[in-house]
Amino acid sequence: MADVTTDFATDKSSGTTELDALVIGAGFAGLYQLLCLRDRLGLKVKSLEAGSGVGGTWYWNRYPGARCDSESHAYWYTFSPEMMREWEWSERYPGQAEIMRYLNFAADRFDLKKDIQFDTRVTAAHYDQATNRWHVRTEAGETFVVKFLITAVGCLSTANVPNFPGLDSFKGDWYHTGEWPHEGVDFTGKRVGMIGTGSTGIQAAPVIAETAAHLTVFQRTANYSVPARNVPLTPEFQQYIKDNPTEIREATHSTLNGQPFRIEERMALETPPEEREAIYEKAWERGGLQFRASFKDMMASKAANDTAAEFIKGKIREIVKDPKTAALLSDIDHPYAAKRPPIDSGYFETFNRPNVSLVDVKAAPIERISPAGVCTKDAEYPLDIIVFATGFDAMTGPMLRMDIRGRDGVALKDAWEAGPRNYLGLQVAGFPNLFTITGPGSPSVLCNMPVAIEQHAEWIADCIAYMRKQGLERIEARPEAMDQWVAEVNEIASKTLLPMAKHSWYLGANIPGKPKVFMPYAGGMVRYREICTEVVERGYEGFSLT
Ligand code: N01
Repeated sequence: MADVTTDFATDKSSGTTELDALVIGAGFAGLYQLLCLRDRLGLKVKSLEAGSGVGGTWYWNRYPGARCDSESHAYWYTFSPEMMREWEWSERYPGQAEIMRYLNFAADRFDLKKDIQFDTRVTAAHYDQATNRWHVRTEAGETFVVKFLITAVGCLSTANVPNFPGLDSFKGDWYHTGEWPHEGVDFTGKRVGMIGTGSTGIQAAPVIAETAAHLTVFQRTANYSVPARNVPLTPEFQQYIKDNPTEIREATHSTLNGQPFRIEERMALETPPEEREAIYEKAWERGGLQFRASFKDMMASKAANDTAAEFIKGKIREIVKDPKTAALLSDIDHPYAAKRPPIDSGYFETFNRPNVSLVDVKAAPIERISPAGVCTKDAEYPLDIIVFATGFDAMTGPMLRMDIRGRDGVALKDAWEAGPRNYLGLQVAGFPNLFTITGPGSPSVLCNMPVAIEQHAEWIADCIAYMRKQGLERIEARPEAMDQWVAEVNEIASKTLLPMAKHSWYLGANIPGKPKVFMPYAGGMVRYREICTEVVERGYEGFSLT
């Protein structure tokens, strides 16, 4: 095991800054955590951000068609009713550029940027037991010495580019959707290949197809999608938002997934088939993630889920004119919403265009990239541009790409060798005073993100305030509390259909060699919030405070 103290002691680079707390990241989570700690607690705190601006996920994911799948009136901060009245969303779902404007507005409104150091990637964070401080190092060699360290690094910020042999030899250009060039990519007249048909690929394909000479979509696993039906917001709805900030906050705080709609109480299997079809039809017409909320048993019973799955597969076959393409697109191998369910703006319709084709890379996998294009087992596809919509090393990736070491120099990557382990998704035993926002073990990606983020940032700030008031220096999850929580996360997931999607990034199954563990807490945001509150009421049960 490396001698961590020596590591930092031998660092002769550009100086050391001492702070009460350091936040890693300046996306939705990092900005709010910075605000809570600086303005509410009065801490000396900074945020370090790898990008040149605020935005996190939205800063990096600038691919064509990038848009939030949560509706705009639910996808923002709700801690300030005044700010909710000041901002006006333009569309039902906010696009990437509008979200960036919003986050810049929020950061400027609270004057946060002066305490954010941009273009600063954290490479290591080591805990020094003797002084109870975290020593945090950046790529440029700066060191920060802090009592509290909060990672707000996002769940989907480590791009996964599959290790295809020959990528270096490709004569054209290639891009990963999660690291998209700021200046954009001009597809006009180009032969474009897009690998991946998750939420990202499904958003990007229709937009790329509009200008590309030809778009070839390489599909390994067919996917469900429901129309988003994005529209400009009416002035009446914009006014409704301004008039009802508290109600909107309460609505998103009282639902399982932090969305502004409830899961219906009715059961798919107890509803007569004709009535059920009519309900699905209405949900399809309304569009969006609410489709998943049509019946209570949809995520608990495979037979119930099948009714939704068959409905969507039928829609795909109706929309896509070429029967072979329709068959490939609707040959879906997992329950609906067991993978994060995409919503789209004309995805299946895109395959009716003469300049779009679908290649089944499950039947004939991609073997390599040649100088000319993508080579599958069966054929070579000549291309000018390859778009990797191949997802992320989700949830653990952003944490593990930093060299985080806790008590006795134990590396987080070793502590998580068999999969992520923590207590409440907030703390790892052996890593005192380190908090993670919306990481594994919390509802995070199963929840509308800003709702989950606000709860975590407020819980962490309240915890630090409590410690200061009580004169406490150190908080650390107890190993037995962590074991129990990991067991609970697993048990709850096993009662749902979620683990049935074998290639899902929820399970880490999209990354070769990654342990297959269902990572997010599937018990719902309301229950999770109650648990976190009860833990505090019982004197931070499960944590050691010293
Ligand atoms: O990534 P994904 P994503 N050969 O992992 C395929 C959020 N999001 O970027 O399923 C061939 O879902 C892979 O195939 P398979 C949202 O939470 C939010 O699309 O593994 N194909 C799959 O089709 C989402 O879930 C929003 O067989 C390969 C695709 O690449 C998350 O981000 C918008 C391959 C990856 O799908 C990630 O979505 C967009 C290979 N070697 C995304 N490797 C909004 O709300 C991978 N694939 C705005």
